[in-house]
Amino acid sequence: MAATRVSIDAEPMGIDVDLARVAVVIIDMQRDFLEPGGFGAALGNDVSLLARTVDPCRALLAGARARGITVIHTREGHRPDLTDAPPAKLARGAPSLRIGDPGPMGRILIRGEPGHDIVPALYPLPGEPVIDKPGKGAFYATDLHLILQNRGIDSLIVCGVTTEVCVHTTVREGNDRGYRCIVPGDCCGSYFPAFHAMGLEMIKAQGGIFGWVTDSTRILRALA
Ligand code: TIU
Repeated sequence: MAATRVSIDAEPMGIDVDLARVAVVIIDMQRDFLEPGGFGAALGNDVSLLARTVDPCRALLAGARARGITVIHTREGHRPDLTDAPPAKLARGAPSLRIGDPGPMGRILIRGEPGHDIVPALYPLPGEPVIDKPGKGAFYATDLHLILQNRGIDSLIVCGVTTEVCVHTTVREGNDRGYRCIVPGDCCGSYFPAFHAMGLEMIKAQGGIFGWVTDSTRILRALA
């Protein structure tokens, strides 16, 4: 793609990006987090709180695809034999179903099961990389950094769930690797609205200590 610079209105200040060097990274928009009967629900959460993120993500995806921007999807989950699942993660808390247990959408948070898959509205297109990650951050124990470097990407638009867990961890990891991370708040969600709001505040505080915060409308305006 030829270099095309656009200006995105954001906090704490606007940011210019080269569309050839930006990637939209959609974090863990999986049935396991968004639908009843999955990992998020097993942890005791009201998964309906995440539903409002789907339409803004879908609009942003459409805009990014129309401009030929790199789109990458991630999925949190583990191998069926759980060899990549830390015992401390498996034993954590008192969920109604643990990772690997059979649930209504198959085994909880296991690769290849229906619950592990991305929600139909945001399904990856052929050719869009899908990163299977065992941790909360998308860089940990994955080839995401390599894929981004091979494409010359320097800026990430990070969407998905949940704001203060996998989105935040990925933004922190990306920021430390030198990527400029832009977070559209309406494309992210949490089971805890206060954590969502504070998670966004943390990113943009101190002059943008981890990145920039904006919304899908302002990004789509920049892409138009
Ligand atoms: N529980 C929770 O808020 N999140 C996760 O376990 N994973 C992600 O955020 N994807």
